Amino acid sequence: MPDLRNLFPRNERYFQTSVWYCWLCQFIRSLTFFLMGFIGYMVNVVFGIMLVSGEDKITEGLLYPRESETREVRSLDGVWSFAKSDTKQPSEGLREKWFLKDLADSTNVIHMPVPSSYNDIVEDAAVRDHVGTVWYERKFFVPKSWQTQRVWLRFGSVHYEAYVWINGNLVARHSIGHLPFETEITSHINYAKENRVTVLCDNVLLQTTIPQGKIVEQDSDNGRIPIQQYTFDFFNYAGIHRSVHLYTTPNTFIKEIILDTDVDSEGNGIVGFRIIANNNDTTNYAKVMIYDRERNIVDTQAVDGSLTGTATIRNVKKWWPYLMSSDPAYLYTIEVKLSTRAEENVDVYRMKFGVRTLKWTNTSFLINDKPIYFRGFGRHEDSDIRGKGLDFALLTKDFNLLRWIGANAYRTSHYPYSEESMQFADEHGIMIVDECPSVDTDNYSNELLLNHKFSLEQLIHRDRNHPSVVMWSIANEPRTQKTNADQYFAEVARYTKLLDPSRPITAAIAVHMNSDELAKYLDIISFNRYNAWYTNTGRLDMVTNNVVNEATGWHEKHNKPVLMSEYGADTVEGLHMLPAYVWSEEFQSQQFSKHFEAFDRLRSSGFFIGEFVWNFADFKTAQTYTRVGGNKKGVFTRNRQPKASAHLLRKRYFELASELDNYHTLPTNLYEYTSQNQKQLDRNEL
Ligand code: BDP
Repeated sequence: MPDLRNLFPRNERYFQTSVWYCWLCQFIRSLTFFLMGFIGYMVNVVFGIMLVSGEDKITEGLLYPRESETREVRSLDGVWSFAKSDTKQPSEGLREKWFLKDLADSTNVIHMPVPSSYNDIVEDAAVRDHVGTVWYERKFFVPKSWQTQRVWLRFGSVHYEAYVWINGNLVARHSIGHLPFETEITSHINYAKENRVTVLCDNVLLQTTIPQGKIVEQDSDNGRIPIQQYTFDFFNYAGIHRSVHLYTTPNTFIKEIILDTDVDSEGNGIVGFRIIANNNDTTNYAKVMIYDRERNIVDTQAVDGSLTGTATIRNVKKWWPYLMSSDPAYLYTIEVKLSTRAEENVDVYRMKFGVRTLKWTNTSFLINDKPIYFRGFGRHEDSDIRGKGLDFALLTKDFNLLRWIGANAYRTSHYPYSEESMQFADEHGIMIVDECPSVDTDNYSNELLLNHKFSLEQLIHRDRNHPSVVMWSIANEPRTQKTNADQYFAEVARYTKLLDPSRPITAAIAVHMNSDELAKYLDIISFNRYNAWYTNTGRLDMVTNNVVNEATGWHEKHNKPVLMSEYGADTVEGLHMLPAYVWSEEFQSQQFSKHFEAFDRLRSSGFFIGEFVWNFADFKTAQTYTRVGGNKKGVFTRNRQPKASAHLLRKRYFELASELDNYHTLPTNLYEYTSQNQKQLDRNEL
């Protein structure tokens, strides 16, 4: 159980002292950091001692909440009470113990939807730009029948740090947004009367959080205030971003199911499984049934002792990505019935899974022994009003658009996306490059390393059973030219491969290949580059050769497959300019087209395995003069309407599906009729 004495939020110290004293402190701190940095540098450089990896944390449990004959699930989503702390006193509510009574008895509360970011819900810049803690609270009842069960409280994600109380008792504390956490609350629940859940959420990012940020103090018309600075290019939305569930398990229950699938030379699916029960009792036993999509039983296994076994699926229907097969995204269901010596079928849990193989060489990446060519996107979880809040209408729309445009992949830039979106990806056959929340990684330290590794551990623990996840991305645009980057990433890469040797690892690199110290540890090299945008702005004649040369350079240096993980141009929808001019729809389309030429040249050289446009849709960023209402590099607007480039990209992605994956059932409206002659030409090209 976390200790209340350690609970004071991390930015409180900025307001405990007078200003001059703070400056003095900061000077001393800076001097100390400088000296420590210098000593650290000497230690690393002169003695070659690696960053100490410290103690690795291990996540447990967290099966997605699903009903069964032994489990009940209740959603706590809805409208909660909400209060923003005074920015200058982020710990006030803790000191005054607001969690012990109704929030409204301690402070002014407003309504706040869950799940959602809180930032864009009210018309107050102080809420949108708030730095520090906020409070959430709601009431709930549990049925009397739950008295004989264990009761769990599970959050899909609270950004960035969360403290949770049930009826005034601290039950959970979790850091790193975008990742789930849960806790058992059986002994804290009132079965006969109302219950209260209180959440404290802190959005402060520091140099040791993932991602990193910095708090600086500045003078304002209201005195000195903390400002959250960060280098990454998306708004630091905060709040209870994903669903909150109550669920029950029996006393003895299935804690984890770990799958490892393969296909043998005769085309049978091999499903290795490991079941972990909470009581770790070797007298437990389990029955495992595998069902196909039509609910036919395809294998049954009985296991005891270690609860580890292998199921076989004769003539398995493999999980294929969208447009790579006429029957993509085939999913089976595994049903686990756990029994103890005392009771049969104490707990039942079912989940879907797919069977596919992954292999990679120096030049290619294969799924089910067929080379993958990624046609995809970098994305964000972002929309108006909801910010980063989970929204099923948006999620469904996004997957419909991905299919409409013929994409087969996306990267979860720049953090883990919702569990529900991972399930959608499995169901729709969209391959996922699954990224941890490390963006612009810099100022390497032991604490950062531990948190970075922990973010990957939590991510892999959460997503390891998804067939859609084909690769782990260990960072976006890390500063891999800096001192200590080499040792730091050697350790991050080693740890990730240790956690999951079945998938390749990558990182989206923007540093020039001559100064980068990370690519050598990766299986697949991804690079981000903005030709004709951040470099040689407007020069459409300086794209194609540069892309070809850079991709070729990476391959020649490291002898690994290469993909382009970001390219693009900001585009204001409805802005048209001929000849093409930056920010116009014409420019975005033509800049894409120049990249397509490069990609096609690269494809013929044999090591180039994919293209990811930046970005799927426009998204909000911090306020800056380089952004008009946010980042406008979307192929779709923030409201998910296509820009001109979407139609161009759609043609290319379907043409690639036809050329590379024998997918010939193209959408009938891919080419609008212009003339008989043109229609003939289009058809001939395919
Ligand atoms: C890349 C970043 C991405 C940004 C993009 C841009 O990886 O997060 O949004 O640049 O500037 O460097 O549009």
